[in-house]
Formats: sequence, C-alpha cells, structure tokens
Amino acid sequence: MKFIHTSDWHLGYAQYNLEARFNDFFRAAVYTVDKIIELNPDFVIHTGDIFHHSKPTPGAIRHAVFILQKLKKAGIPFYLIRGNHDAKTSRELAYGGTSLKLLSELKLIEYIDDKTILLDELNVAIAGIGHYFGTLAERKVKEVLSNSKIPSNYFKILALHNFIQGQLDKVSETVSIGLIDSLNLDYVAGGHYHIPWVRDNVNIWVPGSSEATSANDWRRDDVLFNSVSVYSSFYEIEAVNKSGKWEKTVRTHKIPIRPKIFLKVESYAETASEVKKELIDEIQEKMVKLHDYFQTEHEDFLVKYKKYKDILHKPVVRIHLSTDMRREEMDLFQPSDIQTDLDLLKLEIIINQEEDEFYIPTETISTLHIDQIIKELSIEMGGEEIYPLVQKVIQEFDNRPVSRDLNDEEIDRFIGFVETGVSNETHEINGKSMDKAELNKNLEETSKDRSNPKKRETSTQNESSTITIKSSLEDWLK
Ligand SMILES: [Mn+2]
Repeated sequence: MKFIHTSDWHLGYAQYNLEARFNDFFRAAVYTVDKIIELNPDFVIHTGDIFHHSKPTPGAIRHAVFILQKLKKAGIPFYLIRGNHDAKTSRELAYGGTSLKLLSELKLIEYIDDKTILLDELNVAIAGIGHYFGTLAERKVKEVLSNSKIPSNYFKILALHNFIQGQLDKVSETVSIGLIDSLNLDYVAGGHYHIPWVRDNVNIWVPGSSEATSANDWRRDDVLFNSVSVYSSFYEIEAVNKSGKWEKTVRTHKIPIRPKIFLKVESYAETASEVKKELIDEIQEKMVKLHDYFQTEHEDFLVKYKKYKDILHKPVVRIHLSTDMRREEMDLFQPSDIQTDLDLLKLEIIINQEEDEFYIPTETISTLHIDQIIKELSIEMGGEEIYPLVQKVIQEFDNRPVSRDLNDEEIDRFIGFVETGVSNETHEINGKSMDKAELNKNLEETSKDRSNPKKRETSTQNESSTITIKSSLEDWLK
C-alpha cells in the first residue's frame, strides 16, 4: 500500500499583488501532482488549504480543476480535509456549502468532513478533521475517532489541519502530542504549519506548504548556502502489513519552486551607492551559486520544465541590512533600483539604522533601577547638572499607583513639570543656586546640545531603530 501526503497548496494567492506569484502557487501544485502521478500511489491525502481564499476566484477554481483532473485521469483518489483558508467560518459553511463541497460534487476530490472513511481494499482508515479554533480541535479529534469503528488490523491515519504541540508556542488551537500518542495511530498527516515538521516517534508528519505564503515559511532545514529557500515538499508513504504489524517507510520528495533569498548584511559603507553595490554583489553571488547548483542537481527538471529557468533567475529577496548610512544618505538609497537592476521579482529591505542618539541598551534596561536610567539619560541629554531636576520630577510621581497608566490630569502635570521646571523654589546645581528662570534656560541649552551634531558625536552609544523601507502591503501572516 502506498500513499502520498501533500498540504497547503494555497491556490489563488496573488502574493505581493503579483500575477507571477498567483501562477507560482499553481505551478508548485502542478509539479507536485505530476510527480505524484509518476509515483502512482493508491491514494493521496491533502491536509487542507487547497485554496488560499474561502471564496476562491474563478481563476483559482480553474487551477484546482485543472490539477485535480490530472489525478482523476490517472485514477488516483484524492482525499481532502478542510483548512482554515478553505472555509473559515460557520457562516460561510451555512450559505450553500464550501468550495470543497463543490469539488466533491464534481467528483474531483473526496472531502473528509470530520469523519472516518474506510478503504477496505487496502485495509486503511482515514479520520479527517478540518480546522478548528481553541480546544475544539482536540475535542473534534476525540469525537470523530470515538465514533468510528475501525477494524484493528487497519492502517490508521489521522488527517489534521491544526497546529501541533511544539510548532508554535502559546497558540490556543494546538493539538497536544499526548493526545496524539494516546490514539495509537500509524500515520498522523498534519497540515496548517507551512514548514516541514516531523515527529516520527509519535508518527506525525507535516510536509509544509507547496509554496511560501510568508517569509516565515522560508525557515526550512534544506535552505541552500544558508540563505536560499527553493523547495517545497511532500511525503510518499509505503506500508506493508507483516504478520499483523504495519511497517512503513516515509520518503521526502522535494519540488523546486520560486527561490527566496534571505540575507543579513552588515554594511560599513557610508554612501548609498556603496551600500547598493554591496547588496547587488551579495544577491548576485547567491543567484550564481543557485544556478550552478540547479544545473548539476536538477538537470532533468530543467529539461522537463523549461520555463522554470525564468523563475530560477527571478527570486524573491529579503534583506536585513545593518548600515552606518546617515539620514541624508538613506534618502538617496533606493531599493527599487536594485530590484530593477537585477530583475528580481520582489525585494524587501529591512534596515537597522545606527543612529547617533542617546540610548539605554534594551537588554540591560530591566536590570537598571529607574533612578539609574534617569541619571544616565540626564548625562546623555547634556550634563549631570539637570539630574537633580529630573530626580525631583521622579519623586513627585513616585507615589503614583504603579498598576495603572497616568490619567490625563497627571500627564498634564508631568508635561507641565518638564516644560516649566519644578516650582518657584530655587535649586542647587553644582553647588550653585538657581531659580526657575535659570533652570529653564539650563534646560533649553541642554536641548540645544542634543540637536547639535558635534555634541551628539561624543555620545558613547548608538540607538538602533528599525525602519522598514518599501514595507509591503503583504499580510505576512498565514
Ligand atoms: Mn495554510
């Protein structure tokens, strides 16, 4: 007995609003199915999110029909469960059924809608549970399995579209390993999580999505040269019953898809044109390596899918850039030029700019007493002499309830304090007595110092802030 497990095709997703990406999701699923037909399994299990949208466009439906017809012609049954993208809410379920029901009525798939089906010729049982939020996911698993009558000699498969314990922390809709382990299953087919993920000691296999719906999906084990993600995966499972005991082997198949290049670049160049050149060199280096790699490793694939070469040369690129460029240079820096020069499909640059401003390192801030922080800030702001003033401000607010935010009146008072000085009393600064007017003058000079670049250069530490250039309209969440 042999079957294929694939998941999360997300057909119809025009990522970055690009038609090329819409086609990428289609192409990845076509490659997958072509390979499946070559392997000629007894059946296929798809663990949900065949569509990206619960109301797929006619184009996305045509993609699905085209792909599923290939399998139908080859006589390979296709079992599918409901992903969160396929049909999100009960409201949509209520209005005349989902796209999955449509595919099922067209006899292109068999929709396993929270039930167990028995493939008696193969001695296989498939329990399929769609996506559920919260604890409902686990309850549905228990419910469906306890209502099923599965002969003990059958190969028992559970198909799920939910997170599994160990994938993401603190997600309420997580199915626990303990529950899965207690069910005595031969193969747990997982969807929803887009990165390949295996716990073979408890028979859990997650092939990941067939294309990347977000940059998070690039974090696979099989990235090339530490920076290029270019595969998706599916599993081929062969199982034999040897004197009452099932023995199985699981093979991973990789599908070449649109390359995604992720780079961390620390640049010490100070001009926009130098930084640009560095980035172009880095990207080109990876592209050349990738091209060479494909020529040797995937010669057959390149012959079979000639158009893939165009895709290979047009990656999606994301760069985390640390730079010393000053603001003025930053304004001259145009990532879109790089995208155009290299003819990339999409370039995103996230810039960590070094800035000449005072700061308290965030990693130590929690261990510093507030008074110490204020003292350091005072010194950075222009001199120890304003420290007594700031101290006074703190004292004033020291008795405030810590468990709530300041109310409007308190905020006004606080702002008033800083703007007008503490009171009409005189203050001792460096042994000198100052009245309110002098204090204000002192504060004014201090703030002048802050905006004076020469003075700023003497500051010992730099602030690191994150600025996203060309931030994408893309919703990075699955
Ligand atoms: Mn998905």
